[in-house]
Amino acid sequence: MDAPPRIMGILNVTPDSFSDGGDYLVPDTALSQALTMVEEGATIIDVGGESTRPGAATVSVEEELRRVVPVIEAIHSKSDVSISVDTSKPEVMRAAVAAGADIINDVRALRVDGAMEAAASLDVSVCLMHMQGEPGTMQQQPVYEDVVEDVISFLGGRVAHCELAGIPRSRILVDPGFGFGKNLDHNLQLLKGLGHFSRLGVPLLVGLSRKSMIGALLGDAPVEKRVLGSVGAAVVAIERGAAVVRVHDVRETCEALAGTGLL
Ligand code: YH5
Repeated sequence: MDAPPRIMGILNVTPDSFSDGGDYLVPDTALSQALTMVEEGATIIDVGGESTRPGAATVSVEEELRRVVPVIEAIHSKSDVSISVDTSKPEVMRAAVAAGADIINDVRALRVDGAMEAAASLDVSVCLMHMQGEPGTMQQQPVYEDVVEDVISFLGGRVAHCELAGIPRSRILVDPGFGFGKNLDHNLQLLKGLGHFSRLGVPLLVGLSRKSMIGALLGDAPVEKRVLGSVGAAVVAIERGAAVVRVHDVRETCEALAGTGLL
């Protein structure tokens, strides 16, 4: 039997995610959110301090460190849950792993200068995500010849780069990057063709939770009305071979997976 799928709970530590953010409250609030997600069934907590939404401001290394390191330390001191750090910056990768992170989750697939070397020097897993373009402009006019084949080919190339840099395949995950330089049709083709990603021979991570694709399919539903659509999408992704789903709504996702015999 396959290993059961894993649930990665999303923990954003950007200022917009803590509306009343007096600085010292942030690690506390984030820690209790993380521990709640662990109780609900998350086996990985994904800590992110850079917003990759279109139009979001870029964040300096210092600011990103200030946001994520205390939160990772706090989670690591209270729980043995796996911790991933959602970052593209080599300095943040090093500090996050020193603070207790076990996984580097990079939406830029280690393409930033120094990131591949940093990840290779650290004894952790890496998630390589596909993105066409950069967050600020990626949704303007995404173009593919065949989105499933193009994304698989990109990810295969990044896996090969990692192996050349000394990261063993056993530490690599890949992610098609839903919503990152993809229109609705591209996202739907990727979800339909998810089974093809098994060709890459490494575990697949999928993040669909609350994304605009779900909103669009529900007739422009606002973020707070995307929970059931997101849960359904997570179930479908796992049924099509995903090993890990990255979600906001951990309790609901685990309940749906348990009730369909998938967890
Ligand atoms: C991902 O797919 N996504 S950050 C827009 C939304 C909702 C959610 C309101 N980091 C992924 O979660 N890492 C992000 O509409 C990720 N895979 C991996 N590996 C974007 C996000 C989101 C954006």
